[in-house]
Amino acid sequence: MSATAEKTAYVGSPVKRREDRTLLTGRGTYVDNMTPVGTLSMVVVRSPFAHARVTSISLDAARASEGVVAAFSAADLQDDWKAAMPCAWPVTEDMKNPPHYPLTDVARYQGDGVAVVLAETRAQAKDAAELVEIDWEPLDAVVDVGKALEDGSSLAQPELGTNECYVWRLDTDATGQAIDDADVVVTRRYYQPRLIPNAIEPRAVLAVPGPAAEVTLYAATQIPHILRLLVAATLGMSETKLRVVAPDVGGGFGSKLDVYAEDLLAVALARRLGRPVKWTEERSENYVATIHGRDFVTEYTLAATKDGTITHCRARVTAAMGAYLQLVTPGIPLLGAWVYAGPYAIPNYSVEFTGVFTNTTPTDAYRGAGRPEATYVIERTMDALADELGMDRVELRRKNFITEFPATIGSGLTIDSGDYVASLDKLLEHLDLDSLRAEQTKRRENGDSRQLGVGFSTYNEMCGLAPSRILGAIRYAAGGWEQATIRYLPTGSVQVITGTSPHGQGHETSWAQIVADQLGCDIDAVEVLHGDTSVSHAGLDTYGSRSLPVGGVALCYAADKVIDKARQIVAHQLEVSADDLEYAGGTFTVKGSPDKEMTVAAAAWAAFAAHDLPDGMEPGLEATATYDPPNFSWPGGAHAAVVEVDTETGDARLVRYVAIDDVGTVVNPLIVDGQVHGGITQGISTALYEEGTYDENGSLLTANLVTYLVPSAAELPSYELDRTESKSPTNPLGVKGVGETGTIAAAPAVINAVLDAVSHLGVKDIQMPATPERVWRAIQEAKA
Ligand code: MCN
Repeated sequence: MSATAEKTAYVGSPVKRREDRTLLTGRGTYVDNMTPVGTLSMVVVRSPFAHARVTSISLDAARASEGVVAAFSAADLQDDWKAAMPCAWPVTEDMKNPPHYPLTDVARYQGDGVAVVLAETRAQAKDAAELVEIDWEPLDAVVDVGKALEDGSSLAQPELGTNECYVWRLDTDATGQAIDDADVVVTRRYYQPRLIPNAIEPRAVLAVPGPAAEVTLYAATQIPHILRLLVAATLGMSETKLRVVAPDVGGGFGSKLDVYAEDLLAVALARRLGRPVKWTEERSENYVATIHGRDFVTEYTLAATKDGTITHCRARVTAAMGAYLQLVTPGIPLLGAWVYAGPYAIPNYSVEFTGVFTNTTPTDAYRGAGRPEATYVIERTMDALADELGMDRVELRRKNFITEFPATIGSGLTIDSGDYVASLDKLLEHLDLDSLRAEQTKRRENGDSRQLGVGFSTYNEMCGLAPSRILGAIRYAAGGWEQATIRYLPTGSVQVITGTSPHGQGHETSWAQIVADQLGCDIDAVEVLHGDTSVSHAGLDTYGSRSLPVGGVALCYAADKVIDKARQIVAHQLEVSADDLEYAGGTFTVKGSPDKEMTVAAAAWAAFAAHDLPDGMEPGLEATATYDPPNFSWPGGAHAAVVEVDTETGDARLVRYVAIDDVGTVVNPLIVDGQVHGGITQGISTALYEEGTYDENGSLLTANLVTYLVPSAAELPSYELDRTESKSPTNPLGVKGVGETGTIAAAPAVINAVLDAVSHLGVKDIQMPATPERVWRAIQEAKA
């Protein structure tokens, strides 16, 4: 257990983010700000077709164009790749993983790269790219995930002979009772649309070759360590010859948790040409060339006894992979596979996932990744079941909550802690449901055109990716560990080196809070270094709300080691036994002689000077710890949305949003609120605005910020946030992750509210996003 300092001045305090001064005053350093002398601009020539063969390609005109240094087709570079692009999550033994290379001569989705042009300037490279002459043979495309497995469907990867990528199942049958024998069985089918991540900073890479065949890759990435490993492996380079630096990164939301064609092209071409190579994605490229999220069809069933005790849950999920498997594409649906019972005690559990290929941009991790998809179908079906049973929707949830922890759930995992009842109670305190229902009744009776609706979503989440061994039936390439180093410098400042790689989450601030408390030093004395593989040698980076529950905890264990060594030094210098020392807030005192004391800072100086250390002790006060979590992190909570729906136009407006989250100990309440705000906004946006759509040929119809709606502050109310706190017993800080909670909870709360507003008109279902047209049509159909 950690020797957590008694003094906790910083953990729990709303310390302002130290990152913000630089970022908000425009002094951040992003990849595109860096242009070493001699940098070449790279432009990728992309397929306009969703499925087409290149029958001939001529780069002559492009190569002759002003400023162009080189241009390559897929065939020109084929020998540069020692392996295909990596997919690190083979979810089944027989999963199909079609060959995937940075450039291709058979495009499988609109935006698939077929050539690259490198020129002295970006404008020259873009002009030349337009001179690449290509003859295409268009092939039949499959686009609709719901139809891809139908007989006679076109094939995204004809060589496979099927669009099926894998089928993965998990069944438990705790009571032996068949689902259809239950008193009440409710089955609903949902489509969760394709979402397109829009980080403020698009992707960017800059590969700078060095004199000894080494390359430094600056990348707008969430995963510098994993990127180094996989780029080196794919190119057959020694890892020691590749340094990856993630400078300031302007958001990712999962989309920068990947190894992309451009990463590999930049490094390969920098080595080949001996010059720095830079590529910065344009917003329109972001829409086709960066991974998408969701695109799920789910049939979900809940079965219950007449009194509302839920006995079974069953999910049948068809999930779009897109045209190829990116880094963790096949595993994304499975990230939700263990939580299709939500926070409810449901003994019989059955899920089946079918991954299918379509001629669309590959899908992969997008905030929540698998868990929003699960929560959405559970929470929508909870409302449907309550209606079927004639029960209050809130009471059905309360009746079925897991109440005792640790709890081994139907899917087999163990939830370490939680208090779902407390979150719901607090939500109801904030909400004043009676007044809302009274207002709703009044508006219904008056036949107002603006009807009121209240929707609930009570949720839990498994985050902080634990080692795959605890899931048994599933394998992924890397474990869930994280590494941290703390270096107490002789002058009293402290250097922290973390394997996590923030891109908006404020680790520099919250890691400094944790370390300053542990070591009893001033927060300003702590410097946090990250995102450079030559500084932070080992780590597994940032995604899956893992950084605090894994990386932050590694810091605690590193601090323990520093304190242990300091204890030996202090005992030696004060000539007492180490057991006679008490530690608090950075100072050791001798039991019974409180005037005899020495600080960790003084021990750091002594460790550096090394004149008077215990026999055999190495100089320096520094320690590294690697923490491998024994379990996932299990946040949870209760959210409610209040909407007004204009029944004449179908316009749904959010008027209130109340969120109660339990993320264990809160390290920084300002950062946690910020994370919850951002997450909720993405969930609301899923419910009301965002939808990536293709035409039947696989041409993306929502290919820019005009046609793909990302909301602004003007569409959204201020959120009402509060918390409950059940500390995680699996780590010394008691923390759980928060980065995805809002996104997981929000979409079903909003749709449930929209449906509640128009349920008296007979409307039972509206597909996300609940656009005015969809809501209006649902009302007209119900009336008819
Ligand atoms: N935190 C805290 N107390 C807690 C939990 C978290 O103070 N009990 C703080 C942490 O110290 C950290 C932040 O909240 O500063 C987020 O911590 P954590 O939940 O561990 O999540 P990660 O840092 O691992 O971030 C990943 C998560 C994910 S998966 C996505 S997607 C996401 C997100 O974070 N993408 C983001 N938040 C984002 N925020 C921004 N600005 N940009 C993105 O791309």
